[in-house]
Amino acid sequence: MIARQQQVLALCGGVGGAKLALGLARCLAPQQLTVVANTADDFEHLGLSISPDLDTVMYTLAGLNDSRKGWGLAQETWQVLAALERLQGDTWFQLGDRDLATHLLRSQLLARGESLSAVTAQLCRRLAVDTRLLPMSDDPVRTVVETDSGDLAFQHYFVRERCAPAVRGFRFEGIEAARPQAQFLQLLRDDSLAAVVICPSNPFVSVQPILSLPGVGDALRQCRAPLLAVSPIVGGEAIKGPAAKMMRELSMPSTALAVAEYYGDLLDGFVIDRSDAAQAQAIEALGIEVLPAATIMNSLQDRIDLAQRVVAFSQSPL
Ligand code: FO1
Repeated sequence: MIARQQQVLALCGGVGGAKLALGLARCLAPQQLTVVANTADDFEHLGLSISPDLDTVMYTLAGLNDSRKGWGLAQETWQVLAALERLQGDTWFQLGDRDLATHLLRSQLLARGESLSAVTAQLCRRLAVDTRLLPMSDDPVRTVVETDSGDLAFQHYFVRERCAPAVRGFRFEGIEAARPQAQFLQLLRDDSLAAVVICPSNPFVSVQPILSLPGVGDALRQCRAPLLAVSPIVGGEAIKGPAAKMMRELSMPSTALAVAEYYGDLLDGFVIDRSDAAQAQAIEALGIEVLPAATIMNSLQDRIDLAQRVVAFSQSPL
């Protein structure tokens, strides 16, 4: 394990990333872990500011998440959505009654001029989340998915169109002007940083927006801590979500090796599933250390075990 004053930074998207973030939160002290979440999935809906990945991580760390769906709150009710349907409002994006409270409060605080970081910290405090959870930026960045059916705002592609249109590319609107969250950038320069972990999130739409923020790529290359990623692809398929489908549509093989190649020279180490161990040699030939491990996280213990393996791997000579 790592020394008490050392820190780990996890970069993550929604469901898959949140599982590993929870494992890390259970095997590190609160002051040792910072989670930076993608905010390029954020959007404005029904007049509310929605931050799906921040909320997925926050609810997961609070132990309040719906573990079957992966997003939203457990024991949710849907009265508002049903009433909205009756009024012929927009119901393609499902907002539960309890979840709505989060969006209402966030929207109110943002409208008062508070930053997304301050709002997130306040929500986390009120839900007794003691891990430091940061948005990747306080400035708006919005993913646009370029598809065969034209350009789609991320949630339109993901939820409304159920990821059906074939993907041709992505762009992150606002990225050039967006500043990385200040504590995030500061941590990358901190001597106490012992590891940066890219969680098993979608490389194209969850992790790439974080890596594309001005200055983040350089800061990651310059930082002394090793950068590790956990493959979101196991046996040629994504554990959840459209990552493998996207890879095929982008004419990439849907393999852990292709994910390692995508992250390229940023990576010092790559954790792949044991079932993909045959790809280890080809990944090592890229100059990346490989750890085959059990990466499918069904139980809480799976999450903790994987987090422990990842942290121990980061401390081995990379
Ligand atoms: N995902 C869905 O597939 N359908 C939904 O209706 C939906 C609603 C939703 C509401 C709040 C929230 O925080 C997340 C929600 N998600 C929903 C998940 C979200 O769209 C995606 O998981 C992420 O954006 C991808 O990481």
